[in-house]
Amino acid sequence: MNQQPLKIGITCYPSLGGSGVVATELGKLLAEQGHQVHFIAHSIPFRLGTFHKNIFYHEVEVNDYYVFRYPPYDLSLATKMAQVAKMQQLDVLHVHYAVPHAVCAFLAKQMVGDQLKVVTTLHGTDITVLAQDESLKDLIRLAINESDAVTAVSQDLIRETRELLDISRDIDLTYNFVDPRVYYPRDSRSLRKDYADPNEKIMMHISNFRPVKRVGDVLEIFARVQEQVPAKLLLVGEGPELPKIQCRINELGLGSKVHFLGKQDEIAHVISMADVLLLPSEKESFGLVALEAMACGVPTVGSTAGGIPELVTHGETGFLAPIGDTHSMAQHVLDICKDEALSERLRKACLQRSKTMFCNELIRGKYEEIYYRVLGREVSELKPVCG
Ligand code: GMT
Repeated sequence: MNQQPLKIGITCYPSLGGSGVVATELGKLLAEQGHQVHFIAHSIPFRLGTFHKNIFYHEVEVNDYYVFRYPPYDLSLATKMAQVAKMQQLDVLHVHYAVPHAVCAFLAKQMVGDQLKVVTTLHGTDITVLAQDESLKDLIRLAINESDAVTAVSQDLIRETRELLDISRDIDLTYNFVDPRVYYPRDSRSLRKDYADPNEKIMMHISNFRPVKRVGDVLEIFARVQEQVPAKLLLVGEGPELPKIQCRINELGLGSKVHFLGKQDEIAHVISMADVLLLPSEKESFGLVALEAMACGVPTVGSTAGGIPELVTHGETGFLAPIGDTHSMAQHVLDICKDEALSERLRKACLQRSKTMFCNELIRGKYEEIYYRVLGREVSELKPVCG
């Protein structure tokens, strides 16, 4: 690296969600580049893995003094951010997800001084759900306007942030990314045998099983597909909708054709089993799981919600239909299952697109440019090696 290494604090949700995955993977990439990365969170980010040179973890401890009905985690986080920033002389504090992280970073900056630069990355429901809540709107707007730089994971999220919060400041586009050393097509033949016969196709849905994911639509699509093509559905992840989904599977008489895999760590191995990933979401600012599938050569059939069309090119790396149009989505899945040549064309296009558009080096470079920019430092051109 020809730039001066930085000291970067990162705060994210450490135990769930795509925003935590993106923040953790970014931290690992930055550390590989020689930057010093300090995670500030209530527990170790689940994707961090074993020891990494240049990576440090600072745990937020909540003060639960007896007068507090609700121990104030947000204040403890802000205080910890300020302490770490002062002790480690952080250059940048990069927070992922506006609520409460961007607000806490704003408070930390008041304690530390303007030399600490705050970068906020908006991930999705922090805007599309929480910024619709009138009781939070002004707070989120303040945190965004007071950040030294703001990024969002799709053009659609940038648009929605501006519209919902009436914000005119610059927002940088920083798509989600995947590490090609981890996400590539794996040999899934032996794993596949546990779930499907050789003649059966595998449909997969991976999520946190919340209402925005429309898992009911996943079942509608699968019910139609399996009437014409021998198939299995693999559901990966856990969340509040699961019991309802289990009942619906029984009502549809699909019990023997659906497998629940629960939460999985080795996502690249698991996704590589699939012929198609289903993502019919109501809201999806980007859809990291569709990118992970793409990098493993698996096309997505899903909705046109949010930023999904920026990721999945209709007809090239998958197929999209309006939210709730399970009929069209099922037809697209059938087209892929019945046409080997189409399936192979999609697979190749997926591998190509994930490497060129969403390569980890490219997006890491974008974030670094933003850090140097807010610090007012010269950046010589960063040339990522992608694709
Ligand atoms: O916003 C959320 O629902 C949570 C968040 C998360 O932590 O997983 O998901 C969002 O961030 C991901 C990473 O940037 C995106 O890939 C997801 O599309 C986005 N989820 C939604 O917009 C529903």
